[in-house]
Amino acid sequence: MFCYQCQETSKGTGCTLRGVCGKTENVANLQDLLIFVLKGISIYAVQARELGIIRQDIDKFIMEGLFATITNANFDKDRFVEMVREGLKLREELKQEIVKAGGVIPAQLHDSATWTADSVEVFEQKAAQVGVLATENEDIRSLRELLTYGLKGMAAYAEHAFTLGYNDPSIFGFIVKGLAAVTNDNLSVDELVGLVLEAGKYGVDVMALLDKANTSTYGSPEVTKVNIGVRHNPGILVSGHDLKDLEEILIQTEGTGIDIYTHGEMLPAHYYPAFKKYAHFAGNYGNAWWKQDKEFDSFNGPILLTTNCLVPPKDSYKDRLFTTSVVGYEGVKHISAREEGQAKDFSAIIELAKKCPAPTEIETGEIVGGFAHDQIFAVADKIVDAVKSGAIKHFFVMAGCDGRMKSREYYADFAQAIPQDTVILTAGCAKYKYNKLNLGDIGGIPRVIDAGQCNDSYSLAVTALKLKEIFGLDDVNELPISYNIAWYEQKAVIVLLALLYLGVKNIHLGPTLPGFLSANVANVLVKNFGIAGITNVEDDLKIFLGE
Ligand code: FSO
Ligand code: SF4
Repeated sequence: MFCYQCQETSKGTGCTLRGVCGKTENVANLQDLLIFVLKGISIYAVQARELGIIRQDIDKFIMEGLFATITNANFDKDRFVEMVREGLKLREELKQEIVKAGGVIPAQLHDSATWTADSVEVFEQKAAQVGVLATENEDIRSLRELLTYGLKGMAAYAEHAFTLGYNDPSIFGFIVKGLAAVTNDNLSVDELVGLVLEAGKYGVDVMALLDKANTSTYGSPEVTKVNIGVRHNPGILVSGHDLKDLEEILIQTEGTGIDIYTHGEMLPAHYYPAFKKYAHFAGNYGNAWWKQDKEFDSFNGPILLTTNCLVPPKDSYKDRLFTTSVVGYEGVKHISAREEGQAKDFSAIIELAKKCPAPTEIETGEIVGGFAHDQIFAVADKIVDAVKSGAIKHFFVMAGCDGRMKSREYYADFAQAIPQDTVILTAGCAKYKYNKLNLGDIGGIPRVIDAGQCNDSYSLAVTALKLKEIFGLDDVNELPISYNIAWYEQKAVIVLLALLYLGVKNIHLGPTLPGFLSANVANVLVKNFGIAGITNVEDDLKIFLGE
């Protein structure tokens, strides 16, 4: 195996024996094979689109396949074998449709468009040959993977929007164009760079689409205090990013005496008006994804993982753990997909919850969030006045992810070290490094402004663009805003590309730069966009504040 798609990759260069995330060699290789098959389907999908053929089931399959290979989403070998089989079948169907519509299949096609097999043994042999290292040139490999990881992130956000009934065919059009492009040996470095930057445009589009899906369905997030203690009833803990799953669990548990808690990236669900009506929506339990091995233990009740980040479970709570959608783990119960027009059946989780003790309290108090763009615009006057009067001197966008590495303590230290007249704008699970530090407020404006999930980083970009307009500036980089972003997995890659597309410069990325950036590709990002890493709090602060 060779995988270097996340920040925690072994030695910063690549996991080769087993993933730091817990992914086995076998699963890693089968994920590579699935990506290979998706590339083959995409080659036909590009041609099919030229003939006006769009198969939504195939777009959906590609989207879910990409999402399933994101870090900490799916560790279940059988699921990947199934998806490879299904993918090969869909690929042939699409090919036949092209022929039927009068299209001519080119004589020379990439191996991914023609290779086929049925047995697991042959899958495994092939899987070992089609991974990241199959591309020999380091820079081409780096650009191909950067694009592929961006597409994975894009697919994840597209999936959330799709689940709520929002779909933009042009996003799928770009996903297949990008996947087909990474099989094309004739593309130059410049052309690949062009595609990477184009991915940023679709990154903005997909996050805008998801924002619309979320806010149209559940209302615009409102500033909200969320309880982080516990009640005395049995509970169900919902983790991941999927709001529809949460909604259905809330409906199905009404009046059962079970309380619903959020974990990790589900915390921002509390900010949506639609969920506030549920009296049994009790609060948020715990912290970011990587602490789940302890927090799931003490929660005492069932836990549902609706998306990543899943950590390989301990036996002590494995039988209380459930996965759904693209998430999976061998031996962990899986809640099946929705039947057309129906809700998922969460009865197995609900029945188990009834038999479990209430959660053990691990902390008490409240945290505040819900500053998506609408709420910020509502207090825009106040913010603008505070900037004009000098009460707020600077903003730090500290969106992104949290993770296990000790080096991430930098972000908690940074949040505490920034001057009192500065404000943090955050989104994603990165916030858990400082959202309980009680950093206070400036004239009623909290010093940690939480917009929501990682996809709500879009909201922060919208806010920056709005401030640029209000202050009558030509360039978003003239605002007193610095970007000190923590990344972990591939959704952060698309968020980064989206920010670059919006013209944001000088983003600092940490705790380490991606292992998949070759020296030359990293140089392109440094030269054109001022991308930098982090050093230490003191020196970085001087750079950010121009001292
Ligand atoms: Fe965190 Fe995990 Fe939301 Fe990521 S829970 S790390 S960028 O999946 O998606 O922020
Ligand atoms: Fe390693 Fe990250 Fe890949 Fe897991 S996802 S195998 S930790 S690089």
